[in-house]
Amino acid sequence: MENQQLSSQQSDIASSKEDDQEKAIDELIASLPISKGLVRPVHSLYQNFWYPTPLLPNVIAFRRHFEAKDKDILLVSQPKSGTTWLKALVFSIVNRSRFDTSNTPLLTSNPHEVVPFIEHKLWPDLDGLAEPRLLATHIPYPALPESVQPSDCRIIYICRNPLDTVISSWHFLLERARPENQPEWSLEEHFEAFCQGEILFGPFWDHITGYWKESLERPRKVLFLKYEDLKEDIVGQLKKVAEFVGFPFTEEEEEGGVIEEIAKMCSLKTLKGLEVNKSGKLPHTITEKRSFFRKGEVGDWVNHLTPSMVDRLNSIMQEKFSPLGLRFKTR
Ligand code: PAP
Repeated sequence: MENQQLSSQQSDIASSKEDDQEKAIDELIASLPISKGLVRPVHSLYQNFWYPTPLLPNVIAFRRHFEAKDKDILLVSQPKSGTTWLKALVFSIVNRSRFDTSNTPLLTSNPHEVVPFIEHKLWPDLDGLAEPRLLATHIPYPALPESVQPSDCRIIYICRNPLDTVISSWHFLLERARPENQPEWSLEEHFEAFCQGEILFGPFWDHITGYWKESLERPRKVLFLKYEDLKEDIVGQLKKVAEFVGFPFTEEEEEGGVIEEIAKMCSLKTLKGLEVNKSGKLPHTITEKRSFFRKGEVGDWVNHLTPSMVDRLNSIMQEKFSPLGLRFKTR
């Protein structure tokens, strides 16, 4: 009886502590600067990066409570940099002894359902994931949980040249904005917000340089990929990824065309053509699954950006990336 009383008192204390923590997080979020533009949802500036405000409680919970396991693989990107593609590819590499192109879950689920975003996920769900846990996030490097550093978990970062990313993200916002009946978000407004850093998980520049620097210092921890390199040499890039995550392709697999099969299964053409990706929304979101698949080209910006916009992005790249030896192909 006494024990029962004690444990109910303890759980009362635990839940009142949780309530206090939630309240403190709510107060913290309410105190943050918010974005001035039309970007939906509202963004808050938390530790120098812009987060969609509704996701911040999850981001903070991830940072505080996530216990990285040595076998974890974190797929990181900024929105519209190749996230969907990377999820499909790494899932296929890591699970190729269980699934091939005839039975892969990618045939019946969108890559975002197959590899969850941590910031969209509630905590207990992560525990049920099979090892190695494949997790994705748009969270910038300085905001990753402390447990990531000392563990042996791996980070694969994908980025894309800013000229194409700004166009891809603008199309995505237009697509998402439609059902909400909100005013059109012009390219000029979006471009300005992008340059100023006021975009989902931005500033774009600082997000990239955070992971770039870490990949130079700890190449076994962070593999830094570029969308343009995957477009140019998918086989070479997949071999690199497979080795990095500890699932290298055997000679037999290489000769048997396994890498090419994975590349084909995860290509834009294949994924875009699957019924599962043609209609419907991602669970618990307003996001249409088809909005993740558009043109997938390097150089689509030539159809949208003015010469002065191109000059501006080139000069920011010159300032932010060139001193660090980071270059992008743009066509
Ligand atoms: P997310 O961060 O919101 O998940 P993300 O997948 O990074 O988006 O970006 C979508 C872009 O990747 C789109 O580019 P576009 O607007 O220039 O066309 C989309 O077409 C492209 N994309 C999606 N899947 C693939 C794929 N399998 N291969 C190549 N590009 C792809």
